[in-house]
Amino acid sequence: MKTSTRFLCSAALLAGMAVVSPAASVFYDNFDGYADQAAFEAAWTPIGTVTPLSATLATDQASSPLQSVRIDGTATTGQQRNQHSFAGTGPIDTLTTISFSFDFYDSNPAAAPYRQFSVLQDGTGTATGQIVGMGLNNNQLASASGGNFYMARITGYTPLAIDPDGGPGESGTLTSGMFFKLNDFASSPLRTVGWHNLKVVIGTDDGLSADFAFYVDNLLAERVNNVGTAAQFRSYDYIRLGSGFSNAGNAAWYDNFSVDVTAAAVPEPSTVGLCLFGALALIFSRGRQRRQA
Ligand SMILES: [Ca+2]
Ligand SMILES: [Ca+2]
Repeated sequence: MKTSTRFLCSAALLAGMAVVSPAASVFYDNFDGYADQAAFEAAWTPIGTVTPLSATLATDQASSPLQSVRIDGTATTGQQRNQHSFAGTGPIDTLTTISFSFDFYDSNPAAAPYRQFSVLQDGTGTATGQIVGMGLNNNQLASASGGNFYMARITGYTPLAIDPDGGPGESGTLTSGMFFKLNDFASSPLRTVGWHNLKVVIGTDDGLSADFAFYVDNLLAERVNNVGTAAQFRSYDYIRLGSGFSNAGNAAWYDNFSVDVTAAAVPEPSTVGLCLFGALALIFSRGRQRRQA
């Protein structure tokens, strides 16, 4: 194989390995394209039960300029919650992961954790894994479970008092579906004022149960492995923005929601085929050169 061909094939194979982890975007919204509140509500259906029913398209904070969505501080439950549906992600398998990510503006980390969160949800099926939420909830104090970390929940999953990944155990009474702290590692970020990215990557290493990796500001903060069964793998099909609960008067902002499905890295057959063809051509031409010598 000529050097140029060999180089191209190496590059193509390397690119193939990287490229063939394509993240297919199932959903993305940065809120910057909405002309007004009505346009936002047309896309994100208000599902509050007490007025104001909807979160507010806002410019007072934005992770991606100029707009985000604000959920006001309130002492009333049932207000300011919205839902956006999309085509289902399809279920995970050993070669496929689902990631859910959004930016969260923490307005008051000095306060005890309050009910400001958003969830990825599957409209059908039994409880386990049906809802995956990230943000803050008031079931734990700031000092509980090792400190003032961001939080998450998975329906049907009961956090462990002793985490196999290390880090502080979960404090208090452990119940199914409760919010737990993202506290596994020394690098797990603590709460600070301002924007933070919260992300979960859902996969399965054995095809038998689901594994969840939670990231805060793109740092791995908590792993939860072996949840449920293969029959409970989900095709998620909507996001709910905001908790719909009272939040002790603490506002939060949300921006840049995304849901992606990513396939595992396998070289593309066409690339492999081209390189095999190149290698065979090289062997043939060397044989011919030898016979001519
Ligand atoms: Ca934005
Ligand atoms: Ca933990």
